[in-house]
Amino acid sequence: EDLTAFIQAMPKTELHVHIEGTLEPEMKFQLAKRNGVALPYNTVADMRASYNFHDLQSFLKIFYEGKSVLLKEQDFYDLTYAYLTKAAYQNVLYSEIFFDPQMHTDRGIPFETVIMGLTRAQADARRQLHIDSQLVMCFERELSADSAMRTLEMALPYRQHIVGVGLDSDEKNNPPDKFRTVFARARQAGFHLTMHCDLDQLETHEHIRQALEDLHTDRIDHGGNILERADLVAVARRRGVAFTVCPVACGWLRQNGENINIVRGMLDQGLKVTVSSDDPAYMKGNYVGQSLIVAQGDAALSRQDLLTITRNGIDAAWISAAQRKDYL
Ligand code: ES4
Ligand code: ZN
Repeated sequence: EDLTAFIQAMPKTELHVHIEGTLEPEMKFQLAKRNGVALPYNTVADMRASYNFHDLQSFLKIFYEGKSVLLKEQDFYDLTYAYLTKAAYQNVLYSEIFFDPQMHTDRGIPFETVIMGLTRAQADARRQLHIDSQLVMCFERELSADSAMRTLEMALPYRQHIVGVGLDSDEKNNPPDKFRTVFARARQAGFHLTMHCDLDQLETHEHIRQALEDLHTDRIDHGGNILERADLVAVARRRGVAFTVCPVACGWLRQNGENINIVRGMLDQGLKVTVSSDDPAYMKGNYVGQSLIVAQGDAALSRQDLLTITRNGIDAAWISAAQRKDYL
């Protein structure tokens, strides 16, 4: 059954989108020109053609090249407003937006510049586009725990603008436990917790275990390899931990020559699965609507399944009970 129109009309949430991953080539050229930054490509087509990667590390290399054009508060505003415009047109009512402050503070851009650009766009989009959003601050896991702690402290004066903290970037040899004290401090400061457990990483099961049992995370980003461990599935299900799966980036698990669809597998196991876009500008412009269409096709999702995913998104969102009731 073709459920494309049903999916397009569905009210949506998005809980896993990196704002820096929404920087489209057209805007990259526009900001480069405005800021007098040289780019290694002459055309949008050349830039898009350079977006080929085969694993997390090769993806991150391309992804980090984009940040050079983001310098001023207005750049962060334009980036965020463009994303929220696209999301609003796809009937997204509510989005939780990841941002990586260290990507910017490490090259001398003040934390305040980043957060003021982002929050001003959120406020304008709330008024003009009727889309609500909150920020989730991610730590880059290949950097030190000390750097993450300093970043957390830098964020405290902006506490009211940030609903949670996450963990992203290069997972290899950077387990959740490395940030145990940082996440404990974040929890104490009232932040919600999430962390990436990307697909098929070294020690992936141990990372998922640490996230669930040692750091008591509220959500896991991706986390598809949990389907290989019945004991961890039981823990996540009991605790109601939500998973933000991105079907365009990480839709399938390969096991003994068999392809297992992650959204299907999580639904069948009774896990709280949600669907998001991750880094849409680097994934052929597949925003959350297209991500749901891909998931529907790959996992043969029924209308009931799609409504379950929608409800899971509302359930897993870090919003007040009153706002949740509004969406249901
Ligand atoms: C990311 Cl898919 C993914 N995984 C880890 N870190 C990231 N940063 C941006 N996208
Ligand atoms: Zn991600």
